Amino acid sequence: MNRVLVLGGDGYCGWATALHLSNAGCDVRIVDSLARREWDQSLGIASLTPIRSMERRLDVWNEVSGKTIGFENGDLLDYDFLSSVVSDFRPDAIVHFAEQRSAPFSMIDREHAVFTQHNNVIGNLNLLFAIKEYVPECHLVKLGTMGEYGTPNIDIEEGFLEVEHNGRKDRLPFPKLPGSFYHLSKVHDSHNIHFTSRVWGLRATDLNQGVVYGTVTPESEMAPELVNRLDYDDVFGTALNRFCVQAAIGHKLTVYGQGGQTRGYLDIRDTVRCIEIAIDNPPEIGEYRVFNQFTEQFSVSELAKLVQSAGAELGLNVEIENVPNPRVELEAHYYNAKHTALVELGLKPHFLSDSLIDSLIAIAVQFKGDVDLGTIAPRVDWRNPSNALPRGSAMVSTV
Ligand code: NAD
Ligand code: USQ
Repeated sequence: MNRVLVLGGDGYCGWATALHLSNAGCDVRIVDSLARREWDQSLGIASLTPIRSMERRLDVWNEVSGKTIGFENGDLLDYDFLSSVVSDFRPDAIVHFAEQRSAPFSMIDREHAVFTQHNNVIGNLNLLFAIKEYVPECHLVKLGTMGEYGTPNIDIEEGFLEVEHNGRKDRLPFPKLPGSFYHLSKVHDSHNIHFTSRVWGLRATDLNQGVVYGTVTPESEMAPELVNRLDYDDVFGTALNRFCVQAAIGHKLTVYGQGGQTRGYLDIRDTVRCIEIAIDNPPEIGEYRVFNQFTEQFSVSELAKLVQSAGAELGLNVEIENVPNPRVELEAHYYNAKHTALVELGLKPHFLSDSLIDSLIAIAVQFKGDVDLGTIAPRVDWRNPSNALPRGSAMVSTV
């Protein structure tokens, strides 16, 4: 039985993964500071689905599955705490989700940019030191993001690029063009992990994940209290989630700019399976590998049209609006990213067309009475960082 530490296990990807690995027979322990719950409060936002306390979620999981997931409440920035958990549990694998993951959050102002990079980069660095000190053969499964690459005008490879320059050849990290201080933090993490694999011989899988959608996994369906997050606000809500909720409440879909922005997407059921596949197929000691973790690619306009036609099947009259883009990004561009490594290891993808109505729009319709209209319009402006969010945006913990 694998011992797996899931860092960030109270969050969206982490909760689904912890349940999935526990169900698959792993001995799972979650580490989370519950910071995300505080950030939500500070921004006046909330998951549309009601999220229970961590204690309640874990008790219910134990009742319905007969399995126990351990929980340590603490911050990766606290090295004494983190190293004591690692040395006590001695995990075979550590899945690291515990970061501030919103691009708009990182672009609010100086304070949020500094907080994001400090939280993410130093937390990850602390983890690398704890692994080296106590479990040097442990497999680090780190969540990166497809946004590390940005949208270059060439095909995107899985982490590395064969380069020929002035008659010499090498296999070098793929160039990075991230689009926010958040995405930059993931690039910095990747460099630190790659460095420690070279100098300390750590083994790591960097999963450059696309945008995740869907609320439901087989485990979360085992009881209502196990429900996962559905973020639809302007800071943590991703475009697809937002479009589904906007469709449910009769709000025009907020396509930013021209809508040609193309990204990789995957179902939360594929996220948890990819993590399991990575754990079951560890890299060699000293190996740093990168997998691009997504299954399909769509432009924002394509997503809006898919939601529009799926909404029509449910009797919803969905309109689309191109609103001024608060972000600085290419709105029409080439995009062709390789994503074969996980499929070669056994991933059987789910497709958006199969889950859009049941797993996304139907849930948005179920909870539409709880939607806060004040969090639909975008409030964070890439060009003008300022502390201008109308709701209190004071940081709970500042740097
Ligand atoms: P989330 O905000 O729902 O969960 C993150 C969890 O980490 C939260 O519970 C939070 O409390 C915890 N956390 C953050 N900083 C911490 C710290 N310093 N110490 C302890 N706990 C801490 O985010 P998510 O959507 O589940 O994303 C998880 C990871 O996956 C992130 O690293 C993100 O960059 C990556 N990712 C997410 C997506 C997506 O679409 N959600 C896509 C690609 C990559
Ligand atoms: N967008 C709209 N309308 C909206 C919201 C967003 O058109 O109402 C556009 C954005 O301008 C952007 C695209 O949709 O061009 C994607 O934005 P998003 O908010 O859906 O996702 P993003 O900011 O890229 O971040 C999310 C997760 C992050 C993860 C990333 C994966 O929040 O944690 O790293 O997806 S990736 O996009 O591959 O980098």
